[in-house]
Amino acid sequence: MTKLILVGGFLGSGKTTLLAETAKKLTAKQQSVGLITNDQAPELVDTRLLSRIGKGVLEVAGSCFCCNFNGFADAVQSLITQGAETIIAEPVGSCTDLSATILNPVKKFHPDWNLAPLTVLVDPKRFFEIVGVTPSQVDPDALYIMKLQMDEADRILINKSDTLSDTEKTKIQDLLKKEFPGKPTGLISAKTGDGIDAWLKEIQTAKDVGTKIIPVDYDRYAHGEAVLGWLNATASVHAKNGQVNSHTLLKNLLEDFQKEIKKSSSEVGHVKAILNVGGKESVANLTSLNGLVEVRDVETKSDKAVLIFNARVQMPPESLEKLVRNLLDGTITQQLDVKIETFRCLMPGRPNPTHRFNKTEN
Ligand SMILES: Nc1nc2c(ncn2[C@@H]2O[C@H](COP(=O)(O)OP(=O)(O)OP(=O)(O)O)[C@@H](O)[C@H]2O)c(=O)[nH]1
Ligand SMILES: [Mg+2]
Repeated sequence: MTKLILVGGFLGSGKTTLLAETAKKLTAKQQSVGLITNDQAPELVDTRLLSRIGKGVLEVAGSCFCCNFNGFADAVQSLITQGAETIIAEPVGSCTDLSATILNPVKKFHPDWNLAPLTVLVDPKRFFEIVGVTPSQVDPDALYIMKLQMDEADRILINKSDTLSDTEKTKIQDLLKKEFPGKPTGLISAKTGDGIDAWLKEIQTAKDVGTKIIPVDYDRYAHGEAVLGWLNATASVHAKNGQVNSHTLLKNLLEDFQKEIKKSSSEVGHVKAILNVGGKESVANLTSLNGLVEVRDVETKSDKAVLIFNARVQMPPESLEKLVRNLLDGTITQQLDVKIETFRCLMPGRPNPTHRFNKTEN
């Protein structure tokens, strides 16, 4: 029976990194792995990133899994038909109520799928904001979504443990025990791999799947999503004078973007970009307004490249669109000619799930 694992958690918490690392581990053990990404619009950095690992990557774009249960189920079925032994799916980061809208419907309609407990990843910085230990610039309704994600989770994993001191780890563990008594929780690092094997082993045989259906105020949930402008764009990039270094270009692009959004103190959900230079790719991420731009993977030089740019930022989509068009049109990035190929900017619509179960299935 194919194992189906859902990894939820807010924007930037590390879901794609965990999917990639887990897929690599399973593939090394000769397991056939399928991965499913999800977004409000196509042209996803995540799909591009995960496609490097193997062929079995499908994208459900246009709405969250909950609002397109059939699209999600078709993707799972298609990967099963392709021979996937384990499928790992990443719902949109601003999505919650997954136990009522995905896990329990799957238990009822697809009892032949071997569903794992719902794992929710949390960024440590956001964790302290969610539980009220540090102040937050995140909209209270977006924080409400993060709290719901943790409340409904079968497993909470605080990710990015490699960035934490021992004191911080102990503080997090104490807070988890206090705020979520009885719930299985832990710390992992999707980046270094620390804790992944233990998590994977534990969820293989666990039977407590979709155990919590929680009350959700859909007005607050809809508002928490709607405060985020959502932008997916692709562009071809030409250096006006000679060659550009891919890492420098991405760093400048995201840092220029960050400078602009700081003017309106618009908190970041996640800003991510891939630059493809002749098949070699560099990746950049920014996961909070005052965070550092992370640039990684192959560093190359060329006079032309292809850019995929995804931004989820707490600002109206019209303002986000204007800001990114200015940035890409070269008023900010002076050295480049940029031709925008695709451009979508939207505010997520009100979630309207295909199914919503009021009680858990056995
Ligand atoms: N230090 C550290 N960074 C991490 C870890 N896991 C993920 N990251 C970084 O966090 C950022 C976001 O990671 P993603 O895996 O793209 O996050 P995501 O949850 O898939 O984000 P969305 O798809 O936008 O919801 C990237 O810069 C990652 O490199 C980790 O364990 N440690
Ligand atoms: Mg992702």
